[in-house]
Amino acid sequence: MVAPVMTSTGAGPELYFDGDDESRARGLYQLLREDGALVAEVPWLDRALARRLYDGMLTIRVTDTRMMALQRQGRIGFYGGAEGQEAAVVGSAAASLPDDWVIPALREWGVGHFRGMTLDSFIAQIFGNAADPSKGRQMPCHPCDRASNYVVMSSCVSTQIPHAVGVAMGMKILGHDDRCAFGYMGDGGTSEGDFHVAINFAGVTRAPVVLICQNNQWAISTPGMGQTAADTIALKALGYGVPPMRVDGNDVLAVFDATSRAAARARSGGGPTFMELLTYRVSAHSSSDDPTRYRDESVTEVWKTRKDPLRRMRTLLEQHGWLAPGESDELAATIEARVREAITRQEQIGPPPKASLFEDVFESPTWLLDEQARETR
Ligand SMILES: Cc1ncc(C[n+]2csc(CCOP(=O)(O)OP(=O)(O)O)c2C)c(N)n1
Ligand SMILES: [Mg+2]
Repeated sequence: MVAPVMTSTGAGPELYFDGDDESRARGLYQLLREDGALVAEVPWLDRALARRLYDGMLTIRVTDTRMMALQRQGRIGFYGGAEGQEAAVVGSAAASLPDDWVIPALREWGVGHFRGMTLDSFIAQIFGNAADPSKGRQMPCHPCDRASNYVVMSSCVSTQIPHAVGVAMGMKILGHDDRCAFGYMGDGGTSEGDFHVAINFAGVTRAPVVLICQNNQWAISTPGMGQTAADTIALKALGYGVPPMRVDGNDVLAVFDATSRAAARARSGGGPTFMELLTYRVSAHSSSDDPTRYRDESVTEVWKTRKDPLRRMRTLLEQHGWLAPGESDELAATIEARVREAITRQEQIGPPPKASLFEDVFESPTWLLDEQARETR
């Protein structure tokens, strides 16, 4: 069973990837230690990539904080952030290519943004205003972005997984060999029937899909200990013949490296991979939740401080001279200014026109829909 605080094995690439599938499902791949030191040499890492990953994580942290404040001020209806999970989000996003497809769960808006969804579009979708491509029909935090193949999230836990596997099966049928689908889920999602059906299909059809479980150790108030009797979530994939990887989800470099390997396997005809990214939901489940009522927040404090994914990467950047002391605060201030400007722009836009209610329901409206539209007018 997954313990609330997990220490890593600190295994570098050789130690981890030279093992068998079971050892990969029980181990924990790590490149960047909690103290910001590298476990092994990372030859592909340069300043540009490191800064891109850090900037992506910081953007999520700053934006989520603003959005939660907006919800508390009554300006938006709902929000669910990814505090503490930014490395899992950005590390996996960075391994995707523009033609890939992403089928997200609740905490992956940062993947969409990393792939090109603008802050304005994301925030329009939170307000559900006339600039919202979903025309105000989705809950906040369920964004989409057609240009970057970032599919709107279904609220029903785990339904994203059959969608992702289906998209990947479609890619295979169409001969899109150089692409893959990324399907996200939470730890709770792996207890749903959809997970088992989808991963079974992924294994049987060798679909080019990377199934990514952000194990943040909570499903609202259900802890990992109460979620499964399996020693790790990654072990579940073994029964379906899908190669697993278990990765320190607060280590953006390990997440990027492992996801890149999984995506390369999918793109080269090697089939699916299941990834468990071990992290922690530092924030409340959503703006409608109060975790102090059901969990020990002294554990949260450890993940918020010592295990914080941004702090770890910041230390590495500073030690390499890739980020000057204090520069991170300046970056955060610049991002916050951008977010505030986007909020100002989007809050001024009114709701979608009432007539849009009747659009996109059928290809050509039925007589009943026409009648309802007339009555509404
Ligand atoms: C089928 C279904 N059951 C219950 C819910 C209510 N619900 C919303 S999120 C959630 C917990 C999800 O936990 P997890 O999969 O671990 O994702 P996390 O929120 O931790 O990212 C539940 C039970 C739902 N949306 N859909
Ligand atoms: Mg969870």
